[in-house]
Amino acid sequence: MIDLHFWPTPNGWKITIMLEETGLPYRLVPVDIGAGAQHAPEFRALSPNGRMPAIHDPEGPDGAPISIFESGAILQYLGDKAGRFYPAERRARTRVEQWLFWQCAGLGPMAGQAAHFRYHEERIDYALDRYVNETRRLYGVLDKALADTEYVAGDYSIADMAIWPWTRGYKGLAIDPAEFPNFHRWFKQVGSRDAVRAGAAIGKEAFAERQREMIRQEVTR
Ligand SMILES: N[C@@H](CCC(=O)N[C@@H](CS)C(=O)NCC(=O)O)C(=O)O
Repeated sequence: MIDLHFWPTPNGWKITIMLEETGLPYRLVPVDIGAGAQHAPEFRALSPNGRMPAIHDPEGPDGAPISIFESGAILQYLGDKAGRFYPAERRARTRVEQWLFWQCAGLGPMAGQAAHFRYHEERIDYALDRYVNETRRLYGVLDKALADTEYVAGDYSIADMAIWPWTRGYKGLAIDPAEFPNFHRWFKQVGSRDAVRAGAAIGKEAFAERQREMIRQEVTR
């Protein structure tokens, strides 16, 4: 049984989706990041960066327990463990890794900052424009890639699972799906998978309520 230290956010859903896809047995250990649980020493022992998600697998690669932080590394580990969605063949594996790193180092941080400055109590136009424009550029990159392939790295993979939760809020960033039709086709296709529905539903209402609260605060400011 894998322990997933989780809170409902796009980075958390990457892992619930992968666990649902593979059927690996897991249980959720809540990390209430709103209440500061990410700073607790017990959690820091697993995740020294003080961010969730993290996993603890009592049966690591050599049979000994292993703890892992960083969502991309967790997806790679689970892909190898399950022997699914992360090909072993070097060329196909590299193709998956390119998009996985693109998400972890590009789309995630940029879309995260765009959302942060959208809800920041002081409106800072320069920061908001910078991150929204960069996020929009990244949607263009994704859309172009998806003109030639069904999934970002060819077959459905951990790269799609990493990207999809981060595009779930495209409407909030004023991304018009008509402008990115290949993205929109892929978004609906990935989102219709049973495992994606199941993994992405975990804690969705709590996440939506936090978003609504931020929007209320923005509206009343
Ligand atoms: N690069 C990390 C990012 C993880 C991350 O930023 N997690 C957020 C939630 S989405 C978090 O734990 N935030 C707590 C905080 O900001 O203190 C990963 O991909 O796992």
